[in-house]
Amino acid sequence: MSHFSPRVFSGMQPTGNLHLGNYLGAMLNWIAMQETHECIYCVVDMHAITVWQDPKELRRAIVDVTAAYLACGLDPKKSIIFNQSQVAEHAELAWILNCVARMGWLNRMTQFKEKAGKDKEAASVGLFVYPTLMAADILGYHATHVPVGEDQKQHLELARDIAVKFNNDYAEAIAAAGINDGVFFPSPEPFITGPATRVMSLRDGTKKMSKSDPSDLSRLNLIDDADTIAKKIRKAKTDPEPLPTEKAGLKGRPEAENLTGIYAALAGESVEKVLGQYGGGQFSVFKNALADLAVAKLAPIGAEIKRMQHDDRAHVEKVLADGSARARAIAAPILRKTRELVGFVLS
Ligand code: AQP
Repeated sequence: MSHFSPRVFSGMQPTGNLHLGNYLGAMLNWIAMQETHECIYCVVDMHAITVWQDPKELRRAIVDVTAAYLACGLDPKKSIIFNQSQVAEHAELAWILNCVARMGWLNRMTQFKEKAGKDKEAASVGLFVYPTLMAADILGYHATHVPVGEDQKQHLELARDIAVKFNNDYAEAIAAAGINDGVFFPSPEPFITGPATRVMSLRDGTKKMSKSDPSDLSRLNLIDDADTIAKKIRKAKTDPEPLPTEKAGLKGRPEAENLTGIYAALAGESVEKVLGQYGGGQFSVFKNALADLAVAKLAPIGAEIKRMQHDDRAHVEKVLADGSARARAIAAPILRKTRELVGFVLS
């Protein structure tokens, strides 16, 4: 029986506008979990600077992403909402965990390979150790559950490996500190669930929908207005065949699979049911229905984000300031103990 009470931690990068993938892959679970768990939701600005960010843009994006969190339904009365850089414990623990993690482990991370591209020598060192900072984000709160999209699975496994290795490396100190089961850092459980854990680009069904895709047509931003949402869905890439009537017929048709998955997730229905309704028909009919559904679900969120950006910036900043203080209050004693275990405290 673990001595850790359940605690949720997750974050998104302020590297641009949040999009449908962030919403379906992570945010819907975040919103649900705040009703049942203690939740800490972070705007991970320190992760953002692993690739170059213009300071003016970064400042704006931190506010915008926080406004999006609130517009989607995160409630600062229920959850702690803050930006990572305001809690120095993240950086301090990341350093300690950099000394626990092994080069070979990080060398296997596929996200680094994708983001660094061909010229690995030119990537920042921060981009390489991005997963150890992510481990520090989670372990620094003794978080037990981490709701993320499918793309973060490998990083979560690494965080679990780092937790286990720290507990082993410092087993003697942990036992001497009276932690009876020898577990100082719990192994966080990935929570990768829901109807759309991997939403793909609207322009290429084999690529993840992403903030940093140069084509804005590739994604539905939460801030897009109704006309833009409808236009992007009309222009979404499809193949010439009609939609299949059975799920098996989606195999090898990534764009059709993605669009039916998006419809199902937004409608709260199964893919089978969506194909039962639209299978056999032309894509254009299905796309019109999908556009109406996406507008109904996303346009109100976009309008609320814009309202907050223009009229409620002070509220957004206050949410971050309060959240940072509450986050620090949890992380500080865990870091104090970590310093003792590592041998930094002399008496
Ligand atoms: N396409 C996606 N489908 C499902 N989930 C997704 N997530 C991101 N894209 C998809 C989930 O959203 C959360 C926050 O992601 P992030 O902002 O930390 O960074 P990311 O995963 O790198 O997202 P992007 O959009 O691809 O940003 P850039 O382009 O800046 O790298 C995570 O839980 C993620 O799984």
